[in-house]
Order: sequence, then structure tokens, then C-alpha cells
Amino acid sequence: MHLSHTCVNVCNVPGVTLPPGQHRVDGFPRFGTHLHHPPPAVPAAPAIEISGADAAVVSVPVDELTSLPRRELTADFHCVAGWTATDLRWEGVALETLFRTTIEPAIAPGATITHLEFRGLDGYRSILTIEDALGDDVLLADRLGGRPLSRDHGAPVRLVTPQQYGFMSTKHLCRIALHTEPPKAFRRTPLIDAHPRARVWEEERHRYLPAKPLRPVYRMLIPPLRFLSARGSRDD
Ligand SMILES: Nc1nc2c(c(=O)[nH]1)N[C@H]1C(S)=C(S)[C@@H](COP(=O)(O)O)O[C@H]1N2
Ligand SMILES: [Mo]
Repeated sequence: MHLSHTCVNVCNVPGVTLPPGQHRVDGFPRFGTHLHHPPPAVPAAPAIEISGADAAVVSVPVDELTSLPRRELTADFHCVAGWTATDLRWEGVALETLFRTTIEPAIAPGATITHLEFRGLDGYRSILTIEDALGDDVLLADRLGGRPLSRDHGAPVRLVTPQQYGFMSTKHLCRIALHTEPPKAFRRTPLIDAHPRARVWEEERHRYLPAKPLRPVYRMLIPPLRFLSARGSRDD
């Protein structure tokens, strides 16, 4: 994987190259700002509501994703704190497919969408530029490893954008807001002020601070966040 990229970092597994400053983990841990809170309950008839920028409001039942052209994607998943889960096999619909078939027709004439904001059932949000969001490996994933997406990993459906740090990949997706100019960024804390593009191979960890000195600081966050996230786990 990523053979098209220059080998910028020799990682801890011989023969495998990871993005700069990343370390491989076994499996795929639950992780996030949800801390110890369990994943949100999945509604009986979940849907993704699409609105904003004067577009007609569209509600896409999550079930309907099975009738759109399907896409399979095997990719590594990189958290900004420094862990990487390798070779995850996602299935779902390319976000670009949903955009072209469902979102674009609802956009007001003359409006140019510059950003998409993704919201989870737990209130989590991420903002992607339209260019990053329409990348050909950006997926609305409803299956992982050949099974329906588990609660821990974002049921009923999540965004997966493998070339960006994991915080962009909103789990439990319930809303996509359209924007015609950069929305005001939300800062979690001064130390964790997310880079607006967050591309892993460019090591865009922080909006202002250089990535390299941040690596050990972010890495220290992994054990407590992993511990707390596991406490809220609802997967078997
Ligand atoms: N809804 C929601 N999505 C989220 C988060 C969250 O707390 N809530 N955390 C983000 C972060 S920081 C990471 S690294 C990944 C972790 O995904 P995982 O729990 O499936 O490993 O989810 C991202 N998406
Ligand atoms: Mo993360």
C-alpha cells in the first residue's frame, strides 16, 4: 500500500512504510473524543440529512446506500495521536457518488460548495474541503472487514478518508452540511487545534504548531484515550 509515495519513514514493521511519525498498532482500537461514553444508539430508520447553502434539504436513508454503486477499499487508518491500524477493508459508497447523484442536484443554481461538514449522532463534527471530500478513496462506509459496521467503529455509517488523520472520519454520520465559504473552525483545545487539511503524508497534525515536536506529546495521549474508549466499548 502507498507504494506511490516516497518512503519518508521506516516504520517499526520491516517492509512496511507508514506516514511520518506513525506507529503501527495491532487490530483497530476504538478511539475518539467520546472518551468513555458508549457509542450513540442507532435510530430505527437511520438517515443522513443533507442541508445548507440554500440547497433543498435531502434525507438519505442509510439503507439506500446498498442500492447505490458500491465501493470496496482496503486502507490504513491513521490517528493524529500517532497510531496506525493497517489493512482495513471497508465497503460502502464513494462520497463522490452520493455527491453527484443526490447532493449536486439539490444545490441552488450558482452556489459553489467549498466545504462539507460531517456530523455524528454523538455531536462530533469534522470539516473537509470539497476537494478532499471528493477524493476517490473517500467513502461512506457501512461495512468493515466483511461485516456491518460495529457500534464502536461508527454504526450505522461513517466517513472514511484514509489520506487524512482519523479525526476527519466522522463516525455515526447523521448529517452533511454544505458550505459556500470556509466555516468557522472549532478548536477542541489550544494544543489540539486541528489542521484544516490534516493530510497524513504531509504530516499536517496541527493548524499552527510544527508536527515533529508534537509527536511525543500526542503519543502520550494514546494510552489514556485508548483506555477510556475501551471502557465505553459496546462491541463484542
Ligand atoms: N462521531 C465521532 N467520530 C469520530 C470520533 C468521535 O469521537 N466521534 N473520533 C475521531 C477520531 S479522533 C478517530 S482517531 C477515529 C477513531 O475511529 P475508531 O474508533 O473507529 O478507531 O474516529 C474519529 N471519528
Ligand atoms: Mo484520532
